[in-house]
Order: sequence, then C-alpha cells, then structure tokens
Amino acid sequence: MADTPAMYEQHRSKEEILSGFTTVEQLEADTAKLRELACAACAETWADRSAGQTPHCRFGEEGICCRICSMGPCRVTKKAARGICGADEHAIAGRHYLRMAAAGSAAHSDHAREIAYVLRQASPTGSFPIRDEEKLLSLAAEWGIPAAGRDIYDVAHEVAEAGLNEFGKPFGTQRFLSRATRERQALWEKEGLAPRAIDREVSASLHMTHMGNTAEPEPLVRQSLRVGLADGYGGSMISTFFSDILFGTPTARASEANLGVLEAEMVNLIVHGHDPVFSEMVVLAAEEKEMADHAKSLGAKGINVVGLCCTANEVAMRHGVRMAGNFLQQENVILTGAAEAVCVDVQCIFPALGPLAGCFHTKFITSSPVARIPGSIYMPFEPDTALEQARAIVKLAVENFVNRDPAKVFIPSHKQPAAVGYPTEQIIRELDGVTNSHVDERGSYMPAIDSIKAGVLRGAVAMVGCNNPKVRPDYSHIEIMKTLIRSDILIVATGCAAQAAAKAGLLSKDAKYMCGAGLRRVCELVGIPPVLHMGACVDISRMMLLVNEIANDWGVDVTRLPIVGCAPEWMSEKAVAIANYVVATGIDTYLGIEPQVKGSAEMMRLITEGTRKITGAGYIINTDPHALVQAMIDGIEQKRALLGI
Ligand code: SF4
Ligand code: MSK
Repeated sequence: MADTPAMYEQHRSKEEILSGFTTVEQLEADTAKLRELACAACAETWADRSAGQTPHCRFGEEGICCRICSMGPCRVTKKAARGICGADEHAIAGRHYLRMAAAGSAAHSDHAREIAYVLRQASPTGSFPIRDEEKLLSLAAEWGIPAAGRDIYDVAHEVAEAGLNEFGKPFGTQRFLSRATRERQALWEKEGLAPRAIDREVSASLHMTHMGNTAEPEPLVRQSLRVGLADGYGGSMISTFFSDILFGTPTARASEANLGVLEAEMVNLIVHGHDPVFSEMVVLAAEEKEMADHAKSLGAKGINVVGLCCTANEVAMRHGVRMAGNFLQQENVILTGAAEAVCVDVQCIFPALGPLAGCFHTKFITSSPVARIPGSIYMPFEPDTALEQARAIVKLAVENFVNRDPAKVFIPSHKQPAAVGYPTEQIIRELDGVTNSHVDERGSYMPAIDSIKAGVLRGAVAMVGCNNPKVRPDYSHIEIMKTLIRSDILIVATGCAAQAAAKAGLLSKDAKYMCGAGLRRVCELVGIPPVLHMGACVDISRMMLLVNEIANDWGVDVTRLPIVGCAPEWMSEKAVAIANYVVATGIDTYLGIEPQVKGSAEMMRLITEGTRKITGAGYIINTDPHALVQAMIDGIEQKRALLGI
C-alpha cells in the first residue's frame, strides 16, 4: 500500500511530502478539463444546470412558498402575509423543514429495512452469510434474544425480525436509545422526543404538516428532532449494525482516492449509491477469476472496481476498494471516457447520469425500484439471486471495454493514499494499543479523553455531509479540516466529507505533517491519520455511539464535551434528519449552507437558539467556511473553559 509514512520519511523531506497533497485548485483544474471534454461530447454537467437555476427562487430559498394543498401554491410576500388557509411564514417554513427531516429519516430507514430483510434471509450457503458472529451475538444478548444452543442463523433471523419490528411496533420507543447516555435518555423522555416506531414518526411528521394541521413552529421543530432521532438511533443504527453483521465490521485498511484510481488499461466498473447489499456482491463477482480472464480475453488488463459517494465508503472500509470521488464528482467519472459501467442502487444519484452515459460508451445500470432513472438499464436486484445478477453486471461492463473510444479518454492523474475504516471498535483497538487501562471489557477512550483534558488535543469535530454547488465544491470541507487539524482538533468523517478529505490526502497518515504539534504527537503515538474515516452517511450513527461512549467514560453530559458536528456543504434531506439527531444528542452543529427557513425569523430562532433550551445544542450557520471554522474553534474552546480544562 502507498500509505507507509516510515518509508516516505526515509526518502522525502516534510516539505516534499506536503507538496504531494492534492489541492482544491488541482481538483478544480481536473474538473475544468473534464468539462471541456463534456462540451466536445455535447454533454452538460451540474455546473451548466446550476448556472441555469441561479439565482434561485427567493420564496423557495427562504422556505415561504407552500404547495401542500391545491388551493395554493401560496407565497408569503409583503402584500400577502398569509396563505389562503391563513398559514403564516413560520408555519410554512416549519412544515417544509419537518418534511425534509421526515424524508431524510425515511430514506435512511428504508435502506435499513432492506438490509434487515436480507439479514432475515441470510444463510450459510446463500449470497449473504453472516460475517460478524460476535456482533450478532452481542446484539442478540442486548435485545434479549436467546442464542445458547441455537443455530446462529436462527438467531440472526430473530434479530432481523426484532429490527424489522422497530419500524412499525405499536408500543414503546426505539431499542437503540439505550446506547445513549442515561442523561440523554431521560431528557428525551421528559421532552417527548424519544422516537416511537420509525414509520410512526415519519408518518406523524407528514400528518402534522398536512393542510389544516400544525401551524405553530415549535412543535414542528420538536417533531423534527424526534423524527431525526428515529433515523439516528433507529434506521441508521439498525443499518450500521446489520451491515456489520452481514458484511463484517470494518477495520482499518489502505485505499486510494480521486479520479486517478481509474485505470486506462482496465475495465472500470463504478459502484455508486448507498446500499452495501448491492455493491458487496458486485465487488465479489468482479474478484472471480473467470471474470478477470474474460476481461483479459477482450484486451483489458483486468477489472478495476471503484466506488463513488457513500458506496465508496462502504466498500473501501470493508475491502479497501478505491474511491473515485464524492457527490459532485459523479459526472466526472463518466466524463473520463474510461467508465465501462456505472452501477447504482439508491440515493444521491443524478438523473443526469442517464443522458450523460449516452454521450459515452458507459453502461448506466440501476438496480432498485426506489431509484428508477431514464436512460438506464434496469436490473432489479434480488437477494436470492444476488451473486448471479452481480456476475451479469460485471460481464456487461467487461464486454463493454471494446466499445471504449480511446480518443475520448482523459483520466486525471491525481490520487491520494487513504487509511479508511475506523468504526468505534477500531478506534478502541488503536487506543488500547497505546495503554493497558480499561474502563470495562470493551476497552477505553481514556487515552483520548486524557489528551483532551491535557490540551494536547483541543477537541474533536465530526465532519459530515455532501457537496453543494452553492459553495465551491470541496473547498469548505478541505479548508475547514486543514484549519482544524492545524489547531490540534481531531476529526472523524463520514459520507462525502470523508471523500473530500480522502481526495486531499487528509486520510493518509502523512497528513500528520499538516497538524499542530499536539495532534501530530497523538497521530504518531497511536498510528492514526488526523482525520478518521468512519464510513457512509448512515454511519453517523457510529459517531453517535462514539460520543455517547466518550461522555460515559468521561462522566459528563454530551453537551459539555468539546466535540461538535459540521456539515459545510450539505444538500440532502437526509442531512436535515442527521442534523436533527445530532442536535438532539446534545452536539452543536455548524452548517455552511443555510436551511431553507430564512423567511421565518421564528424558525431561524428556534433552530439556532430554541433547541438549546430543549436539548442543550443548536445550529451555528455561516456560509463563509473561514468564519465557520473559527466559530467552531471558539465553540470548542468555550466548552473547554466551562469544563475548567
Ligand atoms: Fe396555501 Fe395553506 Fe394550502 Fe399551503 S396549506 S398551499 S398556505 S392554502
Ligand atoms: S452520499 S447524502 S451526498 S454525504 Fe451519502 Fe454524499 Fe450527502 Fe449523498
């Protein structure tokens, strides 16, 4: 693997190492070149369409346009302060905000449900055996499901059913709430935020926002927190646990990132989306010798599977599969002219990929009834026949190699080494390697806590979220992360934020040379990069486990920890659900894109200050990344001062 700092240190100076990191300007130059090729191929990209959509409609931007019923659409203006039914700007913006949170929670949770059904069908001889028995048995014990003397698959099926019941159970709240600190659980109970069945919370959100229902903003914000929690401690957490049971809990491993991972002489097959059930099978099928032989018989040197967006995170942290990029890089992959197939499952897939693939030889394959896209080859993926279907997809890609037009190929050379796969279990393992002190049998975060108390580390930031054309793509992510690590603040990252870090080299262990002296010492002692890759966007649930466990080990409430969240380039409804469960967990959340509620002063007050009275945390919003990161550092220092450290 390329990420061997000791080797670099022998041969290269710190300056040489630092000059090898890919800059945002280099990323932008690669994209500009690919856009020229798009023009030549008569294709358009998100940048063209974004120009066509700018300036955005002010009413939509501020959240004060309502089309919830057919008396509308109604817009709030100086002349008309209320919609036809009498809803004011606070009701309209509040309802939209809750609907975004509910849709995000539904998306993550439906992804989880699919995985639960696959676990329900797991068998030792089928496409989906159990790969992490230990995690299965510990979850069975946690959920009171007997395992002694039983076939492991019987246990797995009962755990899957228990998980499925979390979606629609008529009584009680989410099982995984018990993973939060006792203080949080009590607070959620007291404030009426503890989420009931996942589907119930999504459904209740849609009901509340139906015409003629809640018009008061605070209950809408409270329900946003609750439906967010149904995602964070329901859908997303179920997805993460069940994926680990089925595909193995990730461990630290080497990967590489950016468009330079595409290979000119190989069949390039790109997996994109979120659901590991699909991408795991494609990765396995592509590893079969017959497939490689077939590729060679057609003149390719082999098959190169790479990931995009959150699928990249999933397959990188379980297989070391390399990562071609994040959300706004999805079109670039096709524009290289070297993508034989782009196979997608669900979420964050541009419908633009259909027509774009048509300008090149690329086969664009959709696999889920949830994401049907014009211009694609639709191959609905079934767990029973998953491996055969994955083989068919790989074969399609391989046989498309001969259709590649060498005159259209341009693969930018930039790529960076990345150490990926740091779930809580791996972080604990790394810390246990430094000390023998144990709080309990799972190991301890005390080395990290002690470093924070001593000021060697000032704190930690969870960097999450997407790209958004409203800001310079990846610039906010990368600038903010570089400033944080320079300031001795450790980062955990997921989703497209983690991909941005990977493209800039911040997931490599060499990134310690960009850190302040304290963080660099920790990185060297523990043997970790300064930005720890925790997975896909559903894996923000892993971050919640981490923060709650740290709070327990430290013995303080989550709100008092010098730990914050940041989504500088967020765009999706899932991000709204996430931001709500992060705030509900007591973690201040710094946003670089304004939520679309600006037209309501009351909603702005509620999401920045009002939630503080309920959960102890809120949003801090600033579209200038430099101001945002400074606010974050100030916020962390303020929390340190309150702790007296
Ligand atoms: Fe207009 Fe009220 Fe209908 Fe919304 S719910 S479209 S504000 S009449
Ligand atoms: S893929 S939700 S753009 S992180 Fe999870 Fe990236 Fe955001 Fe999609």
